Amino acid sequence: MDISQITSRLAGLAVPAIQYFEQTGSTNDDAARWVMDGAPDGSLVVADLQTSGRGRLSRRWVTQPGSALAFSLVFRPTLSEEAVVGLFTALGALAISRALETHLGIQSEIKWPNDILLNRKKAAGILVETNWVGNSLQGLVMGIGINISPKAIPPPDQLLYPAASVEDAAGRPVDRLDLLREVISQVIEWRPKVGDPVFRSAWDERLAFKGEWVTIQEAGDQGGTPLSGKVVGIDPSGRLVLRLEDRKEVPVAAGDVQLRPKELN
Ligand code: BT5
Repeated sequence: MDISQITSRLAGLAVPAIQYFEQTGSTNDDAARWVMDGAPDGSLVVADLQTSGRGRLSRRWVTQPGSALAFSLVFRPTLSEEAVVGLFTALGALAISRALETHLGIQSEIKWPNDILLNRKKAAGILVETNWVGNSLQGLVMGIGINISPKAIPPPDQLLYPAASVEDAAGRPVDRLDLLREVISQVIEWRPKVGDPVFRSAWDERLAFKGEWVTIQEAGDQGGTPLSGKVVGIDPSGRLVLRLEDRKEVPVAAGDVQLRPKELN
């Protein structure tokens, strides 16, 4: 993978500028710096290896060289998009899931809020971060990591949840630049629909553990009582709705919870 291969593979897509690093700390950090340096909407940072890839809540995201996709898209949200900024994680998840389906015929599930599961194992994650100056949203960075080949899967002691790769599910080699093109095309296609009913239903169709009992432990509250309930769906702002034992429906805010099937707790 190099910059000229990436550029030619993405030809025709609305990606105005690309940075490629054989090795970097985190493409989200590179993209955040680029936001401040004037990166245009739709700019892309790609790396083959990340030495300090990040997940949510200061967790690590492992990117092994030659076997994964690690990239970040820079957006300059419009005023109407600012109102639905909380749904951009869902946009990334839907784009990956649709790309896997249309390009490779693979069915995946979205584990709320930001994981893509293949056969109930995590194959991709999304980390959306926003850059503010005072009250003004300067940019939004959508970071995506996808395990392409089994070599991308970290050792089990580095995982909170079982992991998988796209090639495991496809049963054949997968060209990561073709998949990159497909995911970005899906992001571009679905971005104008973020928050629309059609977006929500496409997302909801893929929601993992629907109708199943799950337990959610709120982050920063590790000692607190976990919330258990049946997964109902997502609400218009992207919160997960759980039906508790007393049948009360409770929305859980995105970003700071862990979701596990009951049997794993
Ligand atoms: C995520 O966080 O899943 C978000 C991952 C986003 C990664 C992209 S890569 C490009 C961009 N640059 C970055 O620095 N980040 C973004 P979270 O839901 O918090 O999951 C993190 C957890 O996933 C870790 O604690 C591990 O248990 C697990 N994990 C780490 N690396 C993994 C891998 N390669 N495959 C599967 N699971 C992994």
